[in-house]
Amino acid sequence: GRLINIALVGNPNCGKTTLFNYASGSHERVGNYGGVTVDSKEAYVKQDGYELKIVDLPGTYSITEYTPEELYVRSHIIENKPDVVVNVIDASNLERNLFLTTQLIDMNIKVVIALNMYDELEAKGVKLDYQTLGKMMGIPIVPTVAVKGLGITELMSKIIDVYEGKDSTVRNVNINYGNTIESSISKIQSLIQQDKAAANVYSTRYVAIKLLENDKTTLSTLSKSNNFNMISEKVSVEIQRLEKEYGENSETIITDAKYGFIAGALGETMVEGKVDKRKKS
Ligand code: GDP
Ligand code: MG
Ligand code: K
Repeated sequence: GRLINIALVGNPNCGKTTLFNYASGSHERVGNYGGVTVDSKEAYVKQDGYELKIVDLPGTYSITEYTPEELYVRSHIIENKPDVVVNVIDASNLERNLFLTTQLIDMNIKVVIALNMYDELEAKGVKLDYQTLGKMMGIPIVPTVAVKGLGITELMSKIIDVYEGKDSTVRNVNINYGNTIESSISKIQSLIQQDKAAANVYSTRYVAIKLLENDKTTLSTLSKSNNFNMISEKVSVEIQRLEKEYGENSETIITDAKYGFIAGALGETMVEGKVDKRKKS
């Protein structure tokens, strides 16, 4: 059948491997990728005339550049360009798990969320309007209980729908970072719009956001650009402007804005159960 390349990403302990093992049955193949200390597993699954190649990537809380796992996940997404990324999230820990999701939203790639540990969410009495949450993020959400194999077939069908462009929830969402940051994003974006190195890394908006976070990995992807000096100078100027206005480092400012987006989305879609008092950490 036709091949769909799928990558599983998510926080450590969200049930990614359990889901992978269930989906792949005994066809799982363990492989070490050369030159990296972190490994990933891949398996092939047949469904609806497709062959789904699923790669279980290392668990990460973020896709920045601070650990080998983060860099591995990031380069897999950027270089292998999976057709669909499955973001497995622990439903019992939504706020933290959705942080990674906001980075995938910035990347403007095809994503499906496996809302795993849905049993734990129900046990806590939490009410979540996950369809509306998905619409707010432009990402379809499928509840799963990987330990019991629940929702996996639905997840695979959803992946195929998204791959075929048939899912109406899918849309390009721009997280609104507020006027100050948005104006910095626009300025950087217009500088890199014509740049081939930047155009290679998904959306220029994503590249602009990463540059404003002072992400060295992203800056180095532009090192061959004719405009490199101009770009890196502009980035410094914008970072300084943001840090002066907010009194914090630019990465923190953008992280806070992402958590603001998550809080807003959950505020509209989630009602905590009686058993579990809202915890702030
Ligand atoms: P990974 O680190 O994301 O690969 O997570 P694992 O697959 O190793 O799972 C972490 C733990 O969560 C294991 O003890 C699993 O049995 C458990 N687990 C996985 N999926 C579910 C689920 O849907 N519900 C519940 N209650 N536990 C789950
Ligand atoms: Mg695992
Ligand atoms: K848990």
